[in-house]
Order: sequence, then C-alpha cells, then structure tokens
Amino acid sequence: MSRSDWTRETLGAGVRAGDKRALARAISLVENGDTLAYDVVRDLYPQTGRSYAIGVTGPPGVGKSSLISALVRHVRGEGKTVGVVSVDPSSPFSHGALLGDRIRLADHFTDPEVFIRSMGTRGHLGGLAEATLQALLVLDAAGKELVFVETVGAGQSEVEVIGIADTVVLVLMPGSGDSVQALKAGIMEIPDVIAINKMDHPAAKTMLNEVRSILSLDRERDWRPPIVLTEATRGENVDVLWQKISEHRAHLESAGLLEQRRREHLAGEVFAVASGRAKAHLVRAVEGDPELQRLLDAVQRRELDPLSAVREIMEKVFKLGNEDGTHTR
Ligand SMILES: Nc1nc2c(ncn2[C@@H]2O[C@H](COP(=O)(O)OP(=O)(O)O)[C@@H](O)[C@H]2O)c(=O)[nH]1
Ligand SMILES: [Mg+2]
Repeated sequence: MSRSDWTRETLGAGVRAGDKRALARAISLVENGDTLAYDVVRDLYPQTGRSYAIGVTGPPGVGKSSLISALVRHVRGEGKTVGVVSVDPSSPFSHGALLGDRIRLADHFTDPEVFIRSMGTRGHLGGLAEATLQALLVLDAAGKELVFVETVGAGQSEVEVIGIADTVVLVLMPGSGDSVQALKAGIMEIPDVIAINKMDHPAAKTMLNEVRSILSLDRERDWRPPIVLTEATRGENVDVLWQKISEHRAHLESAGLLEQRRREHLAGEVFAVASGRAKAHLVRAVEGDPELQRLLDAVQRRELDPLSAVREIMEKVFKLGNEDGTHTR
C-alpha cells in the first residue's frame, strides 16, 4: 500500500483543513489499520467532539442510502457541512451516484463541504466498530458539523457501529416484518426516530399503525420516538424527518443528556474495540499453540470439562489466574 507523500504532520493538517484528498487518505489508512492513521487520529482527538453523529440503520433495501442522500441535500440547504460513512455493502455510495440507482449524488461529490465514503466490511483487526469510530473522529476533526453513519441493522458489529451515534434513525418500509417483530420482542433497541420509507407503497399506513402500536406499549420514556413517513426518492417529508432529528438533538442538549450519552458511548466503544482485539488475539494464540489445541481436543473427547479448558487458556493467553470469570468461594 502506498502512503504517497503524506506524513503525520501534513496528513493531520490536511484533515484539519477539511482537504478531501487528506480525508480520503486518512480514512483509507484507518480502514487498513495503518499505524500512520493511528498517530494522526491520536493528534486530532483533542479537536473532536464538535460534530453531531446521526446513525441510520435498518434492513437492506429500505432506502437508508437514498434517505441519507436526501437529508444531505436538505442540510446543505441550511449551509451545514456534512460527512457520510456508509458500511452498507449492498448499496455503496460511489462517485456520481448511489450505485445502481437513479439518485444522482454528483452534486454532493463536487461539493467541498460534503465528504461521502463507503467503508469496506472485510477483516478489520478490531472489527468494523474500530474503523468506523476512527473514520468518524477524522470527519469530526475536519470540522464536519453533521456526520451520517449508515449500517445494516443486524449483527453485533453493526450494533457497535451505531452505538457511536448521537441520534439513531431506524428506517423501515412496508414489509419490514422482521424488524417490526424485533422491535416488539425488545431484541432491537428502541431508536430515537423511526422513518417508514417508501410511503408511496400502498401498505405504508398499515406499517405506520403497527409500529405506532408497538411504541405505545412503552410508556416510561422521556423521549417518545416520532415516526415519519418518507419517500426518499422524491424527497417527500425529508424536511419533517430532519425536523424530528433536530428535535431529538435539542432534547438531548437541553437536559444535559448529550454529554452523558457521549461519555457512555465512548466508554462503550473503547470496551468494544478492546474486546474485539482481545478476541482476535485469543483466536490467533489458540490457533498457533498446539498445547492449547490439545485442550480443545480434550474437551471434544470429554476428557476435560469446558471451564477447566477456559481457565488454562486464559492463564496462558492473558496471564489471568482466578480472574477468568469463575467464582472461587
Ligand atoms: N418507491 C420507492 N423506492 C425507494 C424509496 N427510497 C428508496 N427507494 C429505492 O429502494 C432501493 C434501495 O434503496 P437504498 O437507498 O439503496 O436502500 P438501503 O439498502 O437501505 O441503503 C433503491 O432502488 C431505491 O431507489 C422510496 O421512498 N420509494
Ligand atoms: Mg445503503
């Protein structure tokens, strides 16, 4: 991989100035887990915490990328600077267009105040959460006032990715039955704002009523998630959606909840990234150690019980004695 001519200093300065080439390079380095990215983010970190992160999640195909594109157009009208990080491999943003779509993003790509980036989902050392967190910090340091993060709402890494957001928007469409069931069962955390996209679909109203009735079961909240019907492709109700996102932000800010939420999120991210690395380390250690492999074989042959194997592995890999989670009383 070529680092071209960037140094820690020039790359940091370029990011701070919001230079698109510097941003693109910094995020590529972040994706590749390059040590230069690590140093640059370390230098930039004290200048972060100023941008507002909006997570956009939901099943594939509901219109998350289209909605983000429409929201970007809307907030650019208000003069806000914007970053977008998309970790949705099914509909990547690419130059000129949302891939395979009619929506033209050409305006956004030539706009110096907008930076859009699709992130790869292949093997990051500390998981996707790590790369996304670093990318958001880069965009934050670049002075982007708003940063949108798109993820497909499934899987642990996506939950961690969305865990960085200040406001979480869940996007559904008529027919997103699984997500509605997940909301109902409490498997999915209640988002801050719900968009039911593709309101041009005849079943949109039915979906609205269904989601409304699920949310009405949940009374003890200081913030009741508003539900907005949208049509991303025509920009229908995108202004209303933006208004609801802004109201949620105002709610967090007025009650001092934003700082609290961010403190929790940052602690959660550190924990998530550390866990990801610990797991990767564990997997490598066990793979590369015939003695530890024999322990696993012994468990499979029922000669050694699982927790005894865990204890020995933890001792050997992490040098942990009795702190391995078993109680010794
Ligand atoms: N009819 C209709 N189609 C939409 C709407 N929003 C998005 N789409 C289409 O749905 C498909 C998936 O959109 P995309 O934004 O890639 O969804 P994502 O996978 O959630 O990011 C694309 O073909 C869009 O053109 C909408 O409001 N109405
Ligand atoms: Mg998408």
